[in-house]
Amino acid sequence: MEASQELHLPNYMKDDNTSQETNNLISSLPADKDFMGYSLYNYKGCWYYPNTLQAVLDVQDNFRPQKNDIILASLPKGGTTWLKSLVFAIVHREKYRENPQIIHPLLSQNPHDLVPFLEIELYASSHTPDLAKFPSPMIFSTHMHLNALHEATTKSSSSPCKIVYVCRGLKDTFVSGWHYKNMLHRTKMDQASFELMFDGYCRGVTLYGPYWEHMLSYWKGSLEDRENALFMRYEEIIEEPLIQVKRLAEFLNCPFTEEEEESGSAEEILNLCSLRNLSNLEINKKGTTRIGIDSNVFFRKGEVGDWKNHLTPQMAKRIDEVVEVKLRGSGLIFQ
Ligand code: PAP
Repeated sequence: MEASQELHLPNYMKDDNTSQETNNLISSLPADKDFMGYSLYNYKGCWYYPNTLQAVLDVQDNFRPQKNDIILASLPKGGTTWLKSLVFAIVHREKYRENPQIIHPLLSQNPHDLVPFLEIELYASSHTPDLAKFPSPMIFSTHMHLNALHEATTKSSSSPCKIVYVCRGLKDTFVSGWHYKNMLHRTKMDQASFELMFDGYCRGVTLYGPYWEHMLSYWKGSLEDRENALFMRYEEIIEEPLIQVKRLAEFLNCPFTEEEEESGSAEEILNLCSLRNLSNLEINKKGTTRIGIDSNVFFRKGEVGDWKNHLTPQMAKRIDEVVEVKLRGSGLIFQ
């Protein structure tokens, strides 16, 4: 598929917001193209579109998290929307329990508008965005590799902030990404595009790819600093939601109290943040998020193993082999 201006294109895929300095940098970087023909550049081991790279550089230069900030990091299509809603609901639960007359923000806003992306929203529109307008504790999200994020976080004068990472098996992540691309660009792409996208994915040439390096960076980070970095998996939250939500709350230093345990507070949060509940809300069915993406594209089936409906056995074997080789010896295993 040729790059076409007629497609609905989010800003992060464009190349119209880069400084001269970044253009000079880009001209020295390894380049490739995504399956649609848009240029990707490899900066320090990770592939970016030009506007995304510009924003990542701005995050690195200017973002200095404060002690109580929380950063939600994720593999694209790895469970970002779910994690954003769960963490928002956990962290702010007291406020809404004490004021039942206030409509919970998750019922009136898309999770992506409650927890903004650092490089896709905040630093994409300004080199130095005003972060103080968000309720405390500030919750941000990112798709950056941990090594790239550390360029900002380790320069902060405050003690380290909490980082929660979520990822998902790479076959389901790919299939979710394929559907997302079709919905994002408001088009129906053909089988040839599917195969081209798959090839790029297996070579690691995809925005924020290679995905195995992404997972490994957070896996190692979580082993090195268990107090401040938590590694989660989408499949585990599906399989044992209550255990994982409690784990999340404990990590964020706001464990459920005995009273909350008895009143079913964690179960309430899980219901509020369930795919069924969120995807049926008017706000998530219609309209667009602040970054101009249709709100409904973030919600689909949410099933583990959906790849079986889309990938041939050969395709599955190819990804499995890549993942097996790349993760070997790390202790990170995907069944
Ligand atoms: P993003 O990285 O672009 O923000 P992300 O939220 O990670 O996307 O991925 C979307 C996937 O999460 C979709 O999976 P699917 O394509 O396999 O269906 C979407 O359905 C799923 N998802 C979104 N919200 C929830 C939720 N509340 N609970 C469970 N799964 C969810």
